[in-house]
Formats: sequence, C-alpha cells, structure tokens
Amino acid sequence: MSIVTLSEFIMERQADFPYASGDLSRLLADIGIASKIINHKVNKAGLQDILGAVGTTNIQGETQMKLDVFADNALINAIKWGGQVCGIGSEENDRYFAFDSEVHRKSKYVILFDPLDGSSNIDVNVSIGTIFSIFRRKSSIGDLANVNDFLQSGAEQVAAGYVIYGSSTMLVYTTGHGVNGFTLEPSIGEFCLSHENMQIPADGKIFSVNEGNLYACSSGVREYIDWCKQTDKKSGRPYSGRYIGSLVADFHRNLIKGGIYLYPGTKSSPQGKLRLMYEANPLAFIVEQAGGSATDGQQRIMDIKPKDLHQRTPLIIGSKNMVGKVLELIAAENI
Ligand code: AHM
Ligand code: MG
Repeated sequence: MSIVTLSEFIMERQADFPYASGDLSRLLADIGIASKIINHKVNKAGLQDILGAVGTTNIQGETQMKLDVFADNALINAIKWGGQVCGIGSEENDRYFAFDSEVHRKSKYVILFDPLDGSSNIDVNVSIGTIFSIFRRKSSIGDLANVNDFLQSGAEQVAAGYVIYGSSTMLVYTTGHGVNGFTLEPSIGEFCLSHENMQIPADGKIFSVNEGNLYACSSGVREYIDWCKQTDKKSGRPYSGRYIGSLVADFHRNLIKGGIYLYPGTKSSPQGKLRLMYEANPLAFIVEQAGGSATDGQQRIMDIKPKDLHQRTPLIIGSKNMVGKVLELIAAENI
C-alpha cells in the first residue's frame, strides 16, 4: 500500500494553480507543522498542569484557556517564520498583525484562524479543532497589510481547512478543487491522505443544535427541529440529535455521515455566537466544495460582506437538502 503524505499531496496539487509560485503550498505545509505541535500539546493536556484559565480574556470577553494561547502562538510563529503571509488575524487577538519585514511585505496572502475552537471542552477530553482561512491580499505587494486585506467575503478565499484533534488527528482542507482529508500517523509523525475527494451526502439523518436555545430562536428553525423529530418512514425520520458543542467535531461528523449543524440567532444574540471570518467562512468553503451548503438563514455565508474582523453570524451548514429544508421554513416565516 502506498502512502501519500500531506507535503507530497500539496506539491502534487500545486499544478492546479498554473501560475502559482509555491507560496500557498508552503503556507499549507507550515499549518501542517503548527498543527502537529498543537496536537502534541493537546494530547498531553490531561497529564500536565496546563489546564485552567490563563486569566486574560480575549476580545469576545471569554476567559482564555492556556492551550488557546499555546495554539495561537504555535500558529503565529510557524506562519510568521514561513514568511508566506503579510498579515494574520486570529480569534484570540483583537487586532490583526501586519508584518513589517521585507519578506513579509512581499508576500501575497493573509490568513485568519481560530487556533483552538471548542476550547471549553479541553478539560473534559472532548475533540477540539483549529480552523483557518486564507485570502490573497488586496493591498499592493510591498505595502504593509491593512484591514481591507482581511475583510473579504468568503467567496474570495483561496484555501481553507481545519484540524480535528480527536480519537485520531485529521487535517482537512480545500483550495477550491475539492476537499481532501489527512490522518496523522503518530509513528511517523506525518499527515497521510486518508479521505480523498470528500463529499457530503445530499441528505443526512443527523441534526446538531444547542436545543437549550431553541425557544429563543425564530419559528422557522423551531419548526425544522420539530420536523426532524417527526416520524416519517420514507425519509427516515425521526433523525438523530447529535451535538458535541465543538464545532469542528460536529461539522466533521456531519461532513462524513451527512447532517446539519445549526447555530442560529436568538432573541438576545441575533447574530448567534460563531465568527464569520474564523469559523463560518472556512467551513462554508469546505462544505460547498464537498457538495453541501452554508447559509445564515437569509444569504449564502460566503456572500456576506464583512465589516468587522470579529463579527458573528448565524450559521446553518451541512447536507444540501437539509439546509434547503430549513431555508424553506425560514422563508415561510415571513408570509
Ligand atoms: P469558541 O470559539 O469560544 O470555542 O466557541 C465556539 C464553540 C463551537 O465549537 C461550538 O459549536 C459552540 O461554541 C457551542 O456553543 P454552545 O455551548 O453555546 O452550544
Ligand atoms: Mg471558535
């Protein structure tokens, strides 16, 4: 059996971009390296005295866990050292970084990431993840990166992906030519191609939502969840409710098995909880590349014009027909 490593695959696929200079390939490889470092630390989390809050709070007012900070630093260092981006935006930092060296000013890309999503699950041993999104810069090569390089709509992403630190560690990414998944083989320390050309089933039997918020959601979303629970032999309902509360893990399962994840707006938080730039956009790019859909209930996630680096958005993402059904019920709300 021949093994294809992440680096081999990235190099092989560089031919997908006829005029590419290899910068994007190197950037993806740097993310692979950072995620191995994060994986190593996450796996040791139960053994070391590294749990608990650092004591600082991030821009969203959430208490940071030590591993969030570690993951953030690991990614920033690996990516900055690689020199393929002129700037970085991270969910953990209120402002973006624009790198001032000559090498960085000449680079073509910016990256945004959520270094460790679902980090409130670390101390209960539940899967967590890293999510990233890459854009081509808007400003001129040679300039310092500015906010407009980051505030691009999802449709302009050139690559996106996630790493799930679960029962095994996987890296899944797209550059707009399908979705491929790599499993970390610990004995050789390499991500190996394990899920080639991933496709999400058009229909699924899993719905993932925090039902505790349901009374505060719009009637269309409530009706959809009711519909999922009704018996209908033909369509295989009732569906199964599966909610880990760790976006990458819920998304990854639904991508493979077919399903839908919803984090809608509520009365007190009309924009929901999740961040457009760090969570919704990259996963939307992946799900669309795998044949699924992602919407905020009114429009395609990747069409949203961002105004703020940290803005939130409602997110309904997964199997195409399931997302379509929710949209049908939301549209009927206004009639
Ligand atoms: P985080 O970025 O602070 O970790 O928050 C995002 C997480 C997602 O992973 C998860 O799907 C969601 O928050 C769960 O939220 P809730 O506990 O409100 O259901
Ligand atoms: Mg997050």
